[in-house]
Amino acid sequence: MPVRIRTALVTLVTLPLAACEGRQSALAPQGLQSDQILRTLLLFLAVAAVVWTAVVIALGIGLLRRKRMPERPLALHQDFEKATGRVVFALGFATLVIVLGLSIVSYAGQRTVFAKDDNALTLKIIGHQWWWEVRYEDDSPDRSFVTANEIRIPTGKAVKVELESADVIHSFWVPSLTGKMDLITGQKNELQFTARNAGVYRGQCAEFCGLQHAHMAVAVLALSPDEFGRWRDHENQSASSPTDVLGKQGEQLFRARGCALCHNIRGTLAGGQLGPDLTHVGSRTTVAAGTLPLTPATLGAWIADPQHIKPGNYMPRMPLQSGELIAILHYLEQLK
Ligand code: HEC
Ligand SMILES: [Cu+2]
Repeated sequence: MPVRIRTALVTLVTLPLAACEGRQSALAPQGLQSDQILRTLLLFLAVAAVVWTAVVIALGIGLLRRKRMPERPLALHQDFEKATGRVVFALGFATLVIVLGLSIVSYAGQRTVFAKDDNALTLKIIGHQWWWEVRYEDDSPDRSFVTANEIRIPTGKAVKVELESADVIHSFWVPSLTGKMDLITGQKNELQFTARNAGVYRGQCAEFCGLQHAHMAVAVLALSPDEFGRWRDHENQSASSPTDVLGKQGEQLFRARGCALCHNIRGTLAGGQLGPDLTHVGSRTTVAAGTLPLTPATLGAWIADPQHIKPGNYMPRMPLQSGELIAILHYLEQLK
């Protein structure tokens, strides 16, 4: 089979499959807000489909019943003019009713989508080229911590995210949970959502923000409230100190080879603020903002040459000997 046809066939077959992916789809809602957005969408779609069908049928009838050109085409016929006037008036009125009706439905839906719950769990998300800083803030500072590229939330509870940017405009969009909202420097935007069911929902930066915009994903893990509480207590703790020789060597090299200039690991001397917080990096699900799943191999490949995996990103390639790489990798993997 010629390559071109084969490519076309493969594309055709996989397109519907891509649409089935429920983890990042506004058509597979898992949150109170996305439910409402889908209901509104379906209603608009149904009304538009009915109107479109009616117009096409009317056009078809007109086409089939057309008459020959009369002798004096500009002459007025009283009866015909009256009938036409009535039809135009009725259709104009129907348009007004439909547009008003849809506007009311749309505004009413915003009461759910933009609802504010004072008891919401509050997170701050700061967009960076090309990763997400996630801050869990509590009234007492010893219960506040920072993580990256992954958000864990309890099911059934409203979550409020405060959105800011450290550089350019980004946009936070987790279609299964709610609509999108921009992250803008110097402005605080807010978004609230409630996840109905436990699961992993993928989000994606939805505003072109530079070279690696496409590799700026975020994972939202909705956990049962108990599980979330346990995770939060654990995440709140500082990094555990390595107990074995290789791990200790890795911790030293993390500072000696410059990683600590950009990365923070709570409870150690590494306090850099330029890159993602790595205190519990070993328990994350992905590397480099959803670019790769987190495994020892992908983590090692990232540290060895981040510019190969995500060209142009702001982590430089650090010259490391293979022994050093193994020690650092071993250390980071332990940071669960
Ligand atoms: C100049 C600052 C800088 C230095 C030095 C640096 N990094 Fe990074 N690092 C970054 C940035 C920025 C990112 C985010 C890249 C992205 O996803 O776009 C990152 C991402 C990472 C990640 C992925 C984190 C995640 O949640 O996906 C790991 C792991 C990491 N760095 C480890 C290291 C190690 C180990 C070293 C030392 C060998 C190091 N970094 C040196 C800036 C730096
Ligand atoms: Cu972005």
